[in-house]
Amino acid sequence: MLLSLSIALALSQTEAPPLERIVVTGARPLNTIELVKDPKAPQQPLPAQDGADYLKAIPGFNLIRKGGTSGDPVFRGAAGSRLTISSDDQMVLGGCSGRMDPPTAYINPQNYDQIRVIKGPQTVLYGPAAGTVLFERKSYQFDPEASPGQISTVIGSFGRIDGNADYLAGNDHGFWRINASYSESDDYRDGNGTSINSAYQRWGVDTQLGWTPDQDTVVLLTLGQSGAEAAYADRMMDGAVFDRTSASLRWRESYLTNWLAELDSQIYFGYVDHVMDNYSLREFTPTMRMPNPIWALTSGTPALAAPSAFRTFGS
Ligand SMILES: [Cu+2]
Repeated sequence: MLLSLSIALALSQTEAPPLERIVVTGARPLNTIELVKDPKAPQQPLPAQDGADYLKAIPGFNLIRKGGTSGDPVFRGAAGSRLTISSDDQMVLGGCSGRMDPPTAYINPQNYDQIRVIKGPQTVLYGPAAGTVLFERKSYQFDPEASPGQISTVIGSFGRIDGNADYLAGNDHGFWRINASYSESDDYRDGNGTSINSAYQRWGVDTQLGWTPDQDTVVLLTLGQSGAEAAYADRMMDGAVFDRTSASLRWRESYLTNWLAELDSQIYFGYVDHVMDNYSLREFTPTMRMPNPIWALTSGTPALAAPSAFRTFGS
């Protein structure tokens, strides 16, 4: 008994080995269901090239890879129409019936001030969904203290080049924002040295003109155009054309009366021209299901929407 006591005393006098310091960085959720992230912050392993590429790093999200250009985000097993994706309060739906271009394919996360994820069906403000992802801006008033722009680039093996530039200029009366992005990659080679049909190229330009006659009023005109082509290793056709055109006009007025906090009106248009085929981005090879060269035009139906909202004090 005495012996065991003395051993315990000896152990307590031994200095504990110094522990390795581990620094964990992450975004703290606003509350149990809402997470806000800064898309301009550095990201590992690479800056995201589309919306889904960014979301895959958030716990709860997975990604269904859609070639090199894009991915289809899945939140807790829910994807497609069960996951509402909104950018600047607009929904641009993809044009492909085979989900070659999910809505996130047309979103460049670095263009936005914040990404807000609402985990679950707790809000119906953005439509019924199992989850909501909002790519949004903190304010539509020009801030002379804020950084006017940013440039980022990625260069990798297999001819991978990504570039993104963002610039904002303005004064008290309004602002002009322009964003341009370009991304391309060649086919990659697997461990056996075999070339995999996966090359892609995409570009996009978005511009926004804002008129802010006073602190509580904003009139916004947003125009966007992008294009892409992508080869797919996992399917029998490639995406030869992905041409997106989008336009939006928005008027937001705050503190109209002593009972109306905000009036927000918007009209927007989105159109995706998509062509897929089995010969332009690959050497045509007859198969049982596709014995001949074939192409399919699955252009998205032009989406025209005019959502309006008002908010009273206390809501
Ligand atoms: Cu397609």
